[in-house]
Amino acid sequence: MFTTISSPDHRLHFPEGELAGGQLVRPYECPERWDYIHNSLKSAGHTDLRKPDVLNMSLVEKIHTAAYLKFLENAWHEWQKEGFTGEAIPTVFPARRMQQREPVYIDGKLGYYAMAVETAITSGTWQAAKSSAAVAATAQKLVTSSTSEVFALCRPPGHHSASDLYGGYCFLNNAAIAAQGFLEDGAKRVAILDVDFHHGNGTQDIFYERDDVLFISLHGDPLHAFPHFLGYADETGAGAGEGYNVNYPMLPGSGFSLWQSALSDACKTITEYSPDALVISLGVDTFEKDPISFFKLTSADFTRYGEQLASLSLPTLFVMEGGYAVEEIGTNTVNVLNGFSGSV
Ligand code: 7XA
Ligand code: ZN
Repeated sequence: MFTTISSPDHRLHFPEGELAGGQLVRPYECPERWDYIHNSLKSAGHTDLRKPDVLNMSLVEKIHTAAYLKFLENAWHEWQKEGFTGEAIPTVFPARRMQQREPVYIDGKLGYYAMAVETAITSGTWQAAKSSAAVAATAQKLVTSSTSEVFALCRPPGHHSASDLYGGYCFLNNAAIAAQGFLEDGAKRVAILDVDFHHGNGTQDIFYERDDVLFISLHGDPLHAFPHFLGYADETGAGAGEGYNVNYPMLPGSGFSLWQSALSDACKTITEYSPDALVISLGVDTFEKDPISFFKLTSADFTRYGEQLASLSLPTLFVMEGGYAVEEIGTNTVNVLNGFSGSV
């Protein structure tokens, strides 16, 4: 049975609007995602549901810059102080050949720290983001203390967030915080396998020059898919991290056979790396009915790849990322966990 860590504080982040297709629509990343997963876990017998411990901010500060954390903490207050009544959404960015300096005015700050505009900041965003990081950090401690099946039901997700960037619904990089937690607790090497449909640009960026964390991502080709500006196969790491970053971009319409051959390749690389712990950035937006993605995995495929992950025989932590076919998100998530634990 999986032990799940989750926090009701995720509900504090519930923006009303996401800029999509030129309109403000209800965000795809919504609180009901958590409810569907929670209910499916309980129905499947994964009834060990626990709250997170208090967040260790010094761990978070090893992943995110102090200036960025200060920005996140104060952004909503500064936005309101200007008299703005809507949700905080950036409108201007430090594009090519412009200065990379943090402005004083909140509209400029939002653009300085954002990597995309679909992600609004609201009154409860900072608290929810911290609770999500606490979920991941608490789950990591459980795996370190030898609990074998642990699921961090994080919301908001994290893998697009770099040391000083938010966007793609992400604020704090939960998977990176968990990986760093493993290292702080004695692991020498940690692998992060990102199976979300979208490239984990934030996680890649955080560990790009490090050899103590191997990052592997299977995702929609950035020529066609968000986040568009990172995730190519020729991004292999730099400096000490050269060779420890592996990307598998795949084209629109890719189904399970292509996806699974990339996974098999990734598993070989992980085995060769011989990590002390494995973090799975688990997004189920690879599903055929996902409204914002283009892979063709079926619900049954999630079980099959869960089984394949178990064959790595590593201390493994699952950290929730994306997935927007809300009615099937619980089934698909639990299918991965059940495949992993052999309870199918
Ligand atoms: O894994 N990342 C996500 O699921 C978020 C993707 C955000 C896409 C926004 C496109 N405008
Ligand atoms: Zn995603």
